[in-house]
Amino acid sequence: MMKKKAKIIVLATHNRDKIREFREKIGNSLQLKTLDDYPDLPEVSEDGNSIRENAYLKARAVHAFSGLPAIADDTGLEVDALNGAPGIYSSRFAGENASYRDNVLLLLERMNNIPQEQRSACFRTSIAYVDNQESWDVEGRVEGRILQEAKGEGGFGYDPVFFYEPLQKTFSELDLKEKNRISHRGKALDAFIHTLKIKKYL
Ligand code: ITT
Repeated sequence: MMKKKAKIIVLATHNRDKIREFREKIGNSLQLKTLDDYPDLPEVSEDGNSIRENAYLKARAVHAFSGLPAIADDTGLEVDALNGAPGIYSSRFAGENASYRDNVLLLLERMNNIPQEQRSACFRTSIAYVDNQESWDVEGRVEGRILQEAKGEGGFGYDPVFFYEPLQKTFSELDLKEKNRISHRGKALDAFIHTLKIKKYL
């Protein structure tokens, strides 16, 4: 029997850290292209009111440009004591071209006076899928607590200050596989893969 050819999907991101996590989870079951394969794609403005809307904005734009099925990940960190901030502004919390470090430092500064028991937060990821016949989305979420200082070397973004109680570690102290098993993105990817299987795309 001929082996089924892996479906090609474009992952609508420039973020190398996200790409690494997607590849670890998806393996060879899909042929994953990224925006590195489409250097001429015009900038997509992420001006939706939710991570779900922003994921659709990116996936739709990349599907329209490439003609291929496209997926996008939009992620936000929601801190309870900050009324859900930085949320959809997570990547530009400290300004338009802020680095991961700038964002983490601003977060710690804003939470300076907040006691331990009020530092709960969650990461939320929306993954949107768009092709020429359908569009759908899945979500993943994980709860944790924001530490007073960074800990660990791995991961990216807010991982060094995101403490995950069940493992008593920050996300930066987990390796790629461990993080993917329990994280917001890992769970969203599990739901995404599950949906692809139901639709017999995998
Ligand atoms: P694309 O839009 O190109 O996908 P981005 O970095 O702008 O890349 P988002 O709009 O989803 O991605 O921004 C989310 C920000 O939240 C991101 O810049 C990181 O600072 C942070 N972030 C996302 N995923 C994270 C994770 O798994 N762990 C820690 N921080 C994360």
